[in-house]
This record gives sequence, C-alpha cells and structure tokens, in this order.
Amino acid sequence: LCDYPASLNIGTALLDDAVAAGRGDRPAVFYGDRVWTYADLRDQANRIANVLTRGMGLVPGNRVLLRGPNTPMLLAAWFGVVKAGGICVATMPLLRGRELAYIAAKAKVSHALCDIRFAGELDIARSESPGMVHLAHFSALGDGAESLDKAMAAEAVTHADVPTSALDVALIAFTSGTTGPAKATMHVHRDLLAVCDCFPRHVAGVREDDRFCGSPPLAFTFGLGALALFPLRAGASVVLVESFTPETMLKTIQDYRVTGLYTAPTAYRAMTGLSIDWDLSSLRMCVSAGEHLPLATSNGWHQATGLRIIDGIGSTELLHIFISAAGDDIRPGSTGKAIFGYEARIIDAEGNPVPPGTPGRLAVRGPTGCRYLGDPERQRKYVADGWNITGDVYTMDEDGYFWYQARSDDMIVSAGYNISGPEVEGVLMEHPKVAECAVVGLADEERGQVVSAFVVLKDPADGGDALVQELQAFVKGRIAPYKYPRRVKFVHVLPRTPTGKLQRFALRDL
Ligand code: 3SK
Repeated sequence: LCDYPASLNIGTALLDDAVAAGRGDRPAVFYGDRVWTYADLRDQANRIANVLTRGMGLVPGNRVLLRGPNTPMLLAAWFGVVKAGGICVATMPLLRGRELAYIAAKAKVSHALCDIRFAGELDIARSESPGMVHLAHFSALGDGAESLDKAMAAEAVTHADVPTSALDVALIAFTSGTTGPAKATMHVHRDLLAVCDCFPRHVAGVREDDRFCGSPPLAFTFGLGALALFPLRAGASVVLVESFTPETMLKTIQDYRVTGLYTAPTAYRAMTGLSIDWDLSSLRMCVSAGEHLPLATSNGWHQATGLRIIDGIGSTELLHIFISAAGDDIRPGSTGKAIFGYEARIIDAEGNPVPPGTPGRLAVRGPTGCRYLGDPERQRKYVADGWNITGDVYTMDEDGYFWYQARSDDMIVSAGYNISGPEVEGVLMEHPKVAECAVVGLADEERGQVVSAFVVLKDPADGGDALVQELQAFVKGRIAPYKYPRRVKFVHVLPRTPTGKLQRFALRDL
C-alpha cells in the first residue's frame, strides 16, 4: 500500500497523471450547468500555481490559507497550491475573523486565496495577521474580474510541478478541540494518496463511471476525500454544490444521476421522508460519517430507498475513514470493521487491549496518522506505540465489528460538526449579562446532539426569549454560526462537585 515513489506530488498524481492516462476529456467537476474536464481542472490549477510562484512570490513550504464554499475554483486553488509545493491551510467557510486569525498565526500563513464572497471575515483576520502578506480573490469559476481570475488569465496552462517528497507536508487541517482553540493536524503528500487506496477502493468500491456529491466542505477532510481525492483518483467525477438543503441534495442526485452520496446522519434523517418524491435510481453508494449513525436512521433510509448506508468513522487526525463496512458486510448499528490498511483495537486507561465486549478507547494505526503542528504534549497523548488514540469509546465484538458507545471527552457532535463546549462557553462569558455558563450537547432526534447552554445571569431578573436570541446572535457574530447554542436555559447555579468542578452530566437533568 505504501509503495509510493519517494518523490510524490499529490497534484501531479491526481491531475497530470490522469490526463497522461487518457482521462483529459472526461468530466471531473460539475457545477450548475458547467462541466470541467480533468484537463480543465489541471489547466486551472497550473495557472494558479504560476500566479502563486511568479506573481505572489510563493516558495515551496509556504502555507496558503484557502477560504470559500465548495466551488471548482476552490478545488483548483487547492491543487494549484500543492503543485507549486505550497501547503494548503484549509478553513471552513463559516469561520469568523477571530477564528481565521488564530489559524493564520498557528499555521504561519503567508498567502491566502479567498472566494470574493467570503472576503469580509478574512479582512478582519488580516488586520491581526501581519504574516499573511499575499492575498488574492477569486470567483466561483475563475472567469470573473477578481484579482486571481485576472492574474490567471495571463498565465500559461503548463506548470512544472515541484517534485515534493512523499513525506513533505501538503495539508494543514484544523479540528475543534474540547479545550482551548482548534488543533492543527498535518498530512503529507503520501497520506493524501494512501486514503484513496483504502476506503474508496476496498470498501466503497469506487469506479470510473461514478459521480459523487455531498455536503461536507472541502475544508473538512471528510469532504476533501469524498469530493476531491477519491473521485479524482478513480477517474470519476464530482458535483459541487455550495450549500445543501435536503431538497437540493435530493434534486442534485436526481438531476445529475449521482451514484455516490457522502453526508452526515442528520442529512439522511432529513431526506428520508422526502426521498419518495425523487428519482434516486442512480444512487448505489450512500456514505455516512462525521458523527455516529443511529440504527433508526440507517433503517429509516433503507426502508425509504432500499439502500443501506455505508457508515464510517474517521478523524481529521487520521485524515479519513478507518472503520467501515459495505454491502453484505454491513451489520446495522455497528460502524463496521477496521478497513483495508488499518488495524483497530479497544484499550483501557493503561493502554492495554481489553477483551471483546468491553468498552474502552478506540485505538487505530495504519498508513495515515496524527501529526499535530507545534503541540508535542498533545501529540504524546494522542499517539502511543504507533497507535492513534481517538476520543471515541467503542466496544469490539468477537468478529472484529466496532460498536459506538460515546465520546470520551466533552466534544459536542451536532449535525456532523465537532463543536467544543468550552469554546462556546468562552464566547458567552464575553457577554456583559452572563455571570457563568456551561455548554453541553443534549440528545436530539434531528441533529444527533444539540448545543445547549446553561447560563447564570449576573442579574437574575434578566432573562426571557429576547435575551436568549441576543445571546444566540452574540455567539453567531463571533464564531462560526453552526456553533451557536440552539437551546439556552437560564439557571440560578451550575451543578458542581464539592471541589468546585463542573458536573457536566448533571446538566442533562436540569
Ligand atoms: O468524523 C469523521 O468520522 C470523519 C470521517 C472522515 C474524515 C474525517 C472525519 C473527521
């Protein structure tokens, strides 16, 4: 599996090699009524690489922040950066200025390529990010009047890709931490190819005639794999849509004859009741990740469509899915088995494997692994003896199937988003009327968990619906809006242990 050349550039491997193999005229990306072939995508990426190296002074190893919704140009920008030997710093489109400024500082970003419609929050970040010197804006298809669009038009479609080492970093991906700010994980060129040769090849069975769509942003490694790396590695294509509702997702499947859908359980639940109205006969591969897939969701989708969801668990630390099952191997309610290339086991607090049926931390090893940027202490805790110790509690049965139990930390997983309770608490505490607060995830039929804030006010006479809305807007205005507390409850005190430690579990009964 890891028998890749020592010199490897993921941009060359997925685009130039595909064109050289005769796929140049095949569709790579659908966007509205536009289609980019493999040759188009390669040419656009080459132009961007030329702009970066010539006009924007990029040298190999520079970190380039990418910002925008899922569009052909965001994809081309991603490949342009790696072809030029740069490192992509992918950012979720909903992030606010302060979050972007943190990322820019942590990843030592020197360049940024930004969809013009998302420029505002990046401008806020730039005022606090002296290192982010070079910035260019683009339109969704690169054919507008933005600075990158215009610079590209003047560039050649050929580019001599930087012959990066397979072990050079190509991607810095951020993921929410339960405490403190987001964690930065690094992935090398070889990792990006290795994930293509595991889940899509050995579990999902991706083919050249497949056409994918899905909801995760390309900035989330789930989306990067599902909507870029996997289809391109197989010679398949992707339909990029900037944001989905259940109806637009079903319409996209029908209109484009999509064969592979990648989304989170929340979306499957929302589409189940509506699916009858749409022609989903093209669909053969429904993949769910990002949060635990409840049995009722998987059964409901199966009853409505006749299709079994391929559940999977991955992590930003390991780049993509490492436990899953498809077809006859699916055992509804179980996430599946360690997939080709990976090993998984359940360990106790001392790191020793536990017998089948015993709950413990899920530990995984394989061709990809965790490398935190600038965080040796966290790295030591996450990786022990080559095993990556995830934040999930599972049991493994006698047959090697893994059954989800819980998160081992305070992470809230809502509609596929990882949300740090303490981060939301930190923002609420900035509000002048809040004395203290605690934010937890409460079980929710639609979203899996819902972000719920328990708030002690400085003046207990305050409160009411108007203040709930004010606090929600306050959070939405400061951090990514998907993190806002959908439920807010005013309480007189927070439950604490005699030593003053917050009893998060007790909040669920308030
Ligand atoms: O959350 C997940 O399960 C996941 C799946 C694939 C890639 C990345 C992640 C975080």
